[in-house]
Amino acid sequence: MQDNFRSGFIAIIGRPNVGKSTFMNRVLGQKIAIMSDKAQTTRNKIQGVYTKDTAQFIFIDTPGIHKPKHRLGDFMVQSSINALNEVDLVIFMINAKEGMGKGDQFIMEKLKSVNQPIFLVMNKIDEIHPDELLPLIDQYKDELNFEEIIPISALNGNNVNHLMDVMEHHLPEGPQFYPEDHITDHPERFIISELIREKVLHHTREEIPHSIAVVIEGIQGDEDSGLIDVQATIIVERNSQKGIIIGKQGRMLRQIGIEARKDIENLLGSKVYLELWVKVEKDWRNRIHQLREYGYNE
Ligand code: GDP
Ligand code: MG
Ligand code: K
Repeated sequence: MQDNFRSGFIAIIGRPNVGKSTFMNRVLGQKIAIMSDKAQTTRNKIQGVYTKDTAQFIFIDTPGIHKPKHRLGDFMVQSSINALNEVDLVIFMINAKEGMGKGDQFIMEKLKSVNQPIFLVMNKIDEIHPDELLPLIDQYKDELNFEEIIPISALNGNNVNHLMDVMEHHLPEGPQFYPEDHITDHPERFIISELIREKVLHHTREEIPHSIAVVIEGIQGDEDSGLIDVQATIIVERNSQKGIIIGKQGRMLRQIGIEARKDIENLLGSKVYLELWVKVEKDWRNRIHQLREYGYNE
């Protein structure tokens, strides 16, 4: 890692189908689609981490910013908007082909209470004539004070590198929060670990503190059988906790595995073979303390 390393949290918001997932896939170089819609059912908010030698971009999923159908929904929208004040950068993505609709207007109205820099990213420019771009930019510019306005095509990659460069300049100097291969090589990694952690906590209640961590050691897909092999380690701080999680004759761990596997299969949409281990690591809590402050956990 060099001096002047930059790192930060970037929220991507926008109406459904504007291309948020396609953009993430392109940035993270993923073959497997990021299941952001399903991820909303977990507490996880990190969609992916992209690390290069000069910067780390941590992309956050902020579901729920759309016109609510019920009054109760207002509260959800507001808490999502509040969350935007805690990131370093907000990307508001729109569909250049469709132009401004009620959905975009609703989001922009809400964004007025956000103090962080907001980038307007106009996606799908491959679908419009270049002459259409300027009038569209003018239209959006009138609605909100955008830090940057950047047209891209997430599909063919046009101008995506430029967007990444500009984002990097706006990130604060900071540490590399996540190891290079963390999440980058498999965005579902984090969600999978959360699903397993959830099952452990559910079965053990108070005996096991929330500070336990689940590390995904590996994920391998077999294209012929369609089976995905997942290896994970549950990390605890004391031997007694290890005993509780494993249970009599391994029964507890087996049950945790069965339930976690079902959720992971739902997430990935394929059959999963899950291998679980339990390991004691005494100062684990201190090491994750910093990550937790930045939303790694809850
Ligand atoms: P999300 O709901 O915002 O995550 O949108 P998706 O990433 O799922 O994309 C919705 C649809 O738009 C998919 O069919 C994508 O292939 C398509 N799409 C995304 N980006 C582009 C783009 O830059 N150009 C074109 N032509 N289509 C795109
Ligand atoms: Mg999506
Ligand atoms: K979490």
